[in-house]
Amino acid sequence: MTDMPRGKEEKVMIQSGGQIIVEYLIKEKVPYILGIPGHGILGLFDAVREAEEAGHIKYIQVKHEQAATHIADGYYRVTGKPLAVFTSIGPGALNTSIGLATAYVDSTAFLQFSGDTHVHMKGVGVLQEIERYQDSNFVRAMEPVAKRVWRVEAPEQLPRLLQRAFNQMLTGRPGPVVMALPMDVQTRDIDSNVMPAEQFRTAAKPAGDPAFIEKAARLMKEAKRPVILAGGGMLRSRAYDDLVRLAETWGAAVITTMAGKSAFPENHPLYGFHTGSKGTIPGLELSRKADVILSLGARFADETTCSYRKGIAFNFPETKLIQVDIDPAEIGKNYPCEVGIIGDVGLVINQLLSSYSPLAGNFDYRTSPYTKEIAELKESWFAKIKKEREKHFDKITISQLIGELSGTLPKETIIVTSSGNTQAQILQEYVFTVPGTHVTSGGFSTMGWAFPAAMGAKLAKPDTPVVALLGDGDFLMVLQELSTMAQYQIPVVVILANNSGWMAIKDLQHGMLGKKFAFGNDWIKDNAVYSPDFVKIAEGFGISAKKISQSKEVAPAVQAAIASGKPALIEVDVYREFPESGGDAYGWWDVPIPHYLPDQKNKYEAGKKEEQI
Ligand SMILES: Cc1ncc(C[n+]2csc(CCOP(=O)(O)OP(=O)(O)O)c2C)c(N)n1
Ligand SMILES: [Mg+2]
Repeated sequence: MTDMPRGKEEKVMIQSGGQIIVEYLIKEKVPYILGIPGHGILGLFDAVREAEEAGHIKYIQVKHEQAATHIADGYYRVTGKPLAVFTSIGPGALNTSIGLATAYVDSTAFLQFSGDTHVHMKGVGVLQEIERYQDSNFVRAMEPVAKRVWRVEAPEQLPRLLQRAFNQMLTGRPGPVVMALPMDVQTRDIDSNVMPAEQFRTAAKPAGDPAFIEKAARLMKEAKRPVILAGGGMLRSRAYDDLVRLAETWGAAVITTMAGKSAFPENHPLYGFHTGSKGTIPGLELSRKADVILSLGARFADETTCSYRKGIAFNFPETKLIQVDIDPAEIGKNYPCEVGIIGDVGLVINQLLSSYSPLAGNFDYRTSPYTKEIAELKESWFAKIKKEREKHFDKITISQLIGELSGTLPKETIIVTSSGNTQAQILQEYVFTVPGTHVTSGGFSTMGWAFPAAMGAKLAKPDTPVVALLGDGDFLMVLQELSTMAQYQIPVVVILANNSGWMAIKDLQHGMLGKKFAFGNDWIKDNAVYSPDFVKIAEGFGISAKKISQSKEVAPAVQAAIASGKPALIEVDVYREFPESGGDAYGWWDVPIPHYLPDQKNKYEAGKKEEQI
């Protein structure tokens, strides 16, 4: 970088495209940049070297680009702040597609830079370029999985495009953004004038239309069985205390979606657990019988709505819906709503609190019959879980493991899950008392997400215990990142529920089709159940590891792992026979059945007839 005086205040800044980018990231206070270099990104990478040597940004080497995106995603979910990810051209760039999609679906943000063909070489077929039907069209490949994608054709565009990228990524409904960087754009010098970060976007949030707030408040007043449905948007808004105030003022039950779990203190008398196909009996009962539902940042996806089958999770339009979302496209998308409010859920909650006044001046939710009903529903729910956990097998069940973790983990512990039985059962059984401590790949349900996302969460909150609770199938997708965890000593506790297979899918086959259709999901070798030796694998990477299989071993192992302050893996050899291999599904899920299974198909068709979509 060359610094020369230009007039009184301005300086001539000769910078390469890569230097412009890194300077911008530093101005935005981005602490980490993660990725794997290649010839396609050397220009940017050298600017990273320069900035890291000067102590301005930290570079983290991942071992697969997908992990970089998941780490950034986990970091954003915990802090609300973005990290930067970089990749080379071609395969390195495409390796991030799952991470982008996961972040996009759950509305989280990071900024990705991927190398691309030189501007003058586009279409010749340079190494790692695809140029058959179209010349290097990485941008198009990423369009469906990112909030916005750009190819930068000249370094002169960079300051403005970086400003737009941060603006798009962080304002309104957040989402990941991507910049394709031709190799020559990264290295060409220009007289740059990097724009001052933050002055080119607003931190202001949109509030709801006052007329619609009034309408909503009127409807709220009429409600006898009010329910607040907290979705992923509630976690993004972080307006946890306001949500509690609203629920208590209105006397509403609060239920969560898969993506919204932990948005509300789950030991609160008004918490009704979550609804949906893998929901809970209290959550389903409350959402089904509600007369008014206030939805805060929920998408009404099939999982939450029991595939829209009427009367299972929801009873719209008899139940009146007030839908609040920052994204107008979500309003009325899957269900008609009585009142649709576009706005930041935190601001809208406060507007509703100002407009709503309870019918009875001395209303106290603690003594209301509805709160008593919620308590009774929960009591029988916990009794059911307790009974389930009293069963005894040669190995611990996942439910028993969750029970032990509930009694052992400090309440502020962040638990990260992705897909599989551990995720489904945490949703049903764990009581998160500190808002924002449950982190899951809710909408895209990406296997291989929990472990790197947990590292992102730990980078975000180094003083808080972070646990990645995952299955063996999930872990096998990303276990090379044990190397990243060891190198940077990121002290996540990986709790691996090993059942030697993709049990969530085997259980689905068993439950939906019948026992003999449970095919292809066990790890088998020489006609016996097979498992890699995860303890040896972890130790091979330099991570301390322990294998357990009994309930009484959980607490000491977890306590020791947390106390060590070091990365750790606890392999839990869990019980794998249906139905105790997983949890029960109390809702409905549209899983089509082939014609040659007439009994199952007839049952399925009868349910499908009641769908409202
Ligand atoms: C990338 C990806 N591939 C496939 C799936 C489909 N899927 C959902 S759960 C699951 C099994 C998960 O196995 P594991 O992590 O071992 O957990 P378990 O269900 O055995 O507890 C699969 C294959 C998915 N969600 N994500
Ligand atoms: Mg498994």
